[in-house]
Amino acid sequence: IARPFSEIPGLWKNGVVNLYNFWKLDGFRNLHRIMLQNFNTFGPIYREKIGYYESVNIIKPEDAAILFKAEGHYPKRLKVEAWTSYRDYRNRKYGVLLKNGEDWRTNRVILNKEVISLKMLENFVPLLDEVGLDFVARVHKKIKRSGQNKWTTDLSQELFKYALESVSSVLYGERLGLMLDYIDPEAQRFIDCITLMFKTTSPMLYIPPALLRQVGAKVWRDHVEAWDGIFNQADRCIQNIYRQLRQETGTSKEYPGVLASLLLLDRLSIEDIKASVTELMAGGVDTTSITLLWTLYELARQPNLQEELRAEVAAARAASQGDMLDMLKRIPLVKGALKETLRLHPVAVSLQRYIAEDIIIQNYHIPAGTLVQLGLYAMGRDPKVFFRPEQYQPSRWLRTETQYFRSLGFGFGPRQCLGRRIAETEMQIFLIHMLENFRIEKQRTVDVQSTFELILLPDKPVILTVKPL
Ligand code: HEM
Ligand code: 2DC
Repeated sequence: IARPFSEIPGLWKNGVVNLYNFWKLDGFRNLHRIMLQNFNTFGPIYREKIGYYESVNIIKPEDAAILFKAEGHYPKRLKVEAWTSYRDYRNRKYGVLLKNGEDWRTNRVILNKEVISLKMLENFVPLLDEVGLDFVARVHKKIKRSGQNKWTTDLSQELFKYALESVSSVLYGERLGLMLDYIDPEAQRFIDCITLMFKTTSPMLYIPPALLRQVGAKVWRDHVEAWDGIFNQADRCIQNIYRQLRQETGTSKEYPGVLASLLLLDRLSIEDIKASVTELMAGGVDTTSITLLWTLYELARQPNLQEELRAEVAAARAASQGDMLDMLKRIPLVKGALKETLRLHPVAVSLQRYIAEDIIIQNYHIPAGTLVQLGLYAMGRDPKVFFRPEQYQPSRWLRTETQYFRSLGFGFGPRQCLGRRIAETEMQIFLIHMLENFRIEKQRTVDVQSTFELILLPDKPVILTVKPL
């Protein structure tokens, strides 16, 4: 017989005291390490309450399987109140990220066809390939200008631009021109606003935004300013396409992008489309760029592995005779590298669901309605789950036993990352072009750790050297 909910180990009796201790540990930036430590202290399941935020935490792939079986018809994540508060405050609609219930489902089903279905890849790939080629041309130019036949830099700003250019070209079917020397200052501002938005979200996970708003806290004001910047820039892009569509007469054969497809489909209201397209644009910058930065960092640390991947890419290029869509089917090790990056450096420290039914995990009874979190960062580093977890080893993903509820970087099921297909394709194409053109090297032996700013980011600049082959 299962043990009762109240016997799950952990600190869940006094949320205020726990919040104070969390704050003393600089928990706002160390959430991932604190979770890892809690699993070490309490074992594979623990209960926790920080401030007003209460959850049960799990780490095992088998338990993740139980969790996702109980997510129900309308899977629901932890509500990020900072994000919903902003929309309520400014009277803006929730997009697919923030909707729940039937409204979420209807929107999501329609968006799935246009954004995450495999069928769309043939439309996305040529657009993304063009951006990839432009990125490589830009790096060649930077190398030439340096006069040293190499370029040593913190690539993160370049990668933000690559990611925004990529996601925009898919959403709008148009280029923003971020791979050029002089870029639209509004686009740069959009990038800065996203970073600020994430950074100001994390403290508000534990302190209610309504309260911070009342006392006029800086973190709330910065958060509003950040989302305002994001919505203004997205509105401009959306208006632009909307105007073009209304002027256009004949139907062109070319793929017009996600936004125009949704408008032409006419199954969602314009307000719903705008809300979700804005979220897609905002969700498509820091996530893929940071994952690519971590991947380059890992490849710089292992020159032999880098050569192995380069060989795979060369063989795929030859076999596919340059057909990118076909080429993407011939690079399992590159795909393994991206999974490996998300294992060690996941964008999301955890996946969460409010379970729709009672479940039993680790022989404890957990009632329906409980917020259950899978510690993704902790699972990726658990030696009971991954053999020699500290080693970056893309080939481990070529074995099928590695896969069972272990590759969850994009979440799981119908509520998984909507941008997954775009993200994966964009990152694979990036790595293909980089490996075909450059060797990535690392300067000194600085060890980079993660820091939590809602998403996990490198805690210091990652300085890499790029050399032409
Ligand atoms: C949701 C990860 C890139 C848009 C999520 C979730 C995760 C995630 C873990 C929650 C899934 C769940 O609860 O099961 C990532 C990672 C990325 C990435 C690791 C890149 C490496 C992107 C991109 C976009 C995007 C490029 C936009 C083009 C979204 C949206 C949701 C979401 C809209 C909410 C979906 C819903 O609630 O129905 N992502 N993401 N993400 N992501 Fe991503
Ligand atoms: C952060 O404890 C830690 O993909 C919290 O593209 C629980 C939590 C809830 C929701 C997660 C969030 C964490 C990390 C960032 C995620 C988010 C859901 C979607 C979002 C994973 C794990 C992200 C980055 C989206 C963001 C789109 C947005 C900017 C429009």
